[in-house]
Amino acid sequence: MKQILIEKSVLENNDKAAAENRAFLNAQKAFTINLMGSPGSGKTSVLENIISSISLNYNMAIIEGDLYTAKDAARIARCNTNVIQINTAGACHLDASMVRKALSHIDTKHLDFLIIENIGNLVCPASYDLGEDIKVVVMSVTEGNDKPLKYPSMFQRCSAVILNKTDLLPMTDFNIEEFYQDVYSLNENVKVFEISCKDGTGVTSLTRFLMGAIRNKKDV
Ligand SMILES: Nc1nc2c(ncn2[C@@H]2O[C@H](COP(=O)(O)OP(=O)(O)OP(=O)(O)O)[C@@H](O)[C@H]2O)c(=O)[nH]1
Ligand SMILES: [Mg+2]
Repeated sequence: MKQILIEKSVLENNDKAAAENRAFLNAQKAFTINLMGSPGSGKTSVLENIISSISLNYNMAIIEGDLYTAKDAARIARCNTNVIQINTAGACHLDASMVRKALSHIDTKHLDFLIIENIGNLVCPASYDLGEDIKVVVMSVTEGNDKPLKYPSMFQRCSAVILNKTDLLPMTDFNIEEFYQDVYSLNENVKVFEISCKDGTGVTSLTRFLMGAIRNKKDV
């Protein structure tokens, strides 16, 4: 009983901080994504694939979440984009107060697009609102097509699933029909993008979707 109350107050405090982040980002009209997925599903690789074309048109920044290292931020910095690393010191998800702190280190004056790469984990990040506009899950075909049903919260709460590493499909037993059935059974409105960060398949249509969403937010 006590534990349930503690959990409730943690989430209530997080919701307050998330609402503040959302109000701040809405005032900037900065479209914001909470990018989630298993360790190694390809979250940073997706960013590396989309940054160059999006930053031709829009000001973007990236908040990188990691337990201990700055390896992902170093990769993103090589793409010439504003990036800040958050280290959670072992915690398995980002929370809204960490994001608030990171935002104070970013030049948000003319920001159009913010992506927050969450900790690699298919469970905990789904419960913590960061103040984003949408949640997006990166899942790779090497994880197996049963993952949406086994880890439903993340798939229920996201607006888009990026199915990555499609270049490896012939090497796996990934059942793409079952994958679609399961994902739509959890979330009938979700958008799915099949991509490969290795050979670039599907990256253009993902980029087009994101640029449309950035533009929509600017027009509001
Ligand atoms: N074959 C193939 N490999 C990929 C693809 N995308 C990413 N990888 C590889 O998968 C590994 C993990 O990619 P990352 O982008 O670091 O994954 P991540 O989700 O950011 O990982 P964490 O931040 O540690 O959770 C790297 O070795 C990538 O080169 C892809 O489309 N095809
Ligand atoms: Mg990463």
